[in-house]
Amino acid sequence: MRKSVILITGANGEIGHGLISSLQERYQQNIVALDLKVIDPEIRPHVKESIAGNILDKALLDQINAEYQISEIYHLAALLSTRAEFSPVAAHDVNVGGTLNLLELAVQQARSHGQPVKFFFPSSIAVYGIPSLKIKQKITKIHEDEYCFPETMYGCNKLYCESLGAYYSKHYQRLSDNSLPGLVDFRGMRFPGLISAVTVPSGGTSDFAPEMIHAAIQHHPYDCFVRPDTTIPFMTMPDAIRSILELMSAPKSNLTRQVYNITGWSASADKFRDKMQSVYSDANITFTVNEKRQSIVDSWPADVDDSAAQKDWGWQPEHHFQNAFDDYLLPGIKAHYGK
Ligand code: AKB
Repeated sequence: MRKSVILITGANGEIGHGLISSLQERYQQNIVALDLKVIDPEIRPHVKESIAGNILDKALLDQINAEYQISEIYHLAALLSTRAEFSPVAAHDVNVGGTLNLLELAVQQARSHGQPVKFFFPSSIAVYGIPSLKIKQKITKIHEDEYCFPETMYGCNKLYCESLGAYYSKHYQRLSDNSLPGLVDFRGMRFPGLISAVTVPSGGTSDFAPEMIHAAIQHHPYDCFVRPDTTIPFMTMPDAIRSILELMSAPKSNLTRQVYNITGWSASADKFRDKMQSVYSDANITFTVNEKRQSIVDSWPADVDDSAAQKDWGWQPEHHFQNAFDDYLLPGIKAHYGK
């Protein structure tokens, strides 16, 4: 008999780190962790098996398919927005080709064990593309269906994979009876910038906020790559992890969307600077704009409408700007660096 497991791709990434220990704590599930690099030693004790390999390697996915019975897939592997602009074709291969491979794996699994496979997909505010700052300032909270005209390869990849997920959930090889459950139960979330106390992101464009906070706490200077007034939504990593667990455990009948907006709070880069300087008066934070990265964040919304997530599965962030710093980021990051 095949071993029953949940599969996590991109396990070494920021979300993978937090998600794996929470899944293990909450569900005592057997977790198979897949990442391009050897799985981090902190993650290893929480997983049944760790596999270093590529989601584009079909032979590896066939092997996983043969060995395990998979009930849920958390497909976290991706190249983020700034990195994807440097190698757009590679980003497309990983972000789209990898997602297609994992959706196909879900289909094969569902066919063999007879149950739909739950599939979590982290989408992003990068799916939005607001044409000008003037329009960005006029939009208060962007709705899921507005301005989906991404300006980055990563945003295009995420938006298309949302559609692929909906297709696999609702239409894939369904010739007649649409009332039957699909083979894949695809659930996605459009994350804002995420801030963790224990990891620093790399290759993203919302990275300026976590980089600034981690640098200030270590008494390192930080030269921020966007303008002081740049505003996008953020949330803490523990809230992001909880949102994934809540969305994945919500009854399917409550869900009116395939993909949900979600947020903690919105803040400008200078609000982060002011906060860090109020705690560390010597914090050396400067601003030198990188035009490419600035244009990316200028096309992202300042805030998102997450009322559908609130209504359908009870989403509420625990952390807003103030308590994110007081209760989580400042104590957590200080402890992390032994300060
Ligand atoms: C990025 O900056 O690319 C990501 C995102 C907002 O999806 N953090």
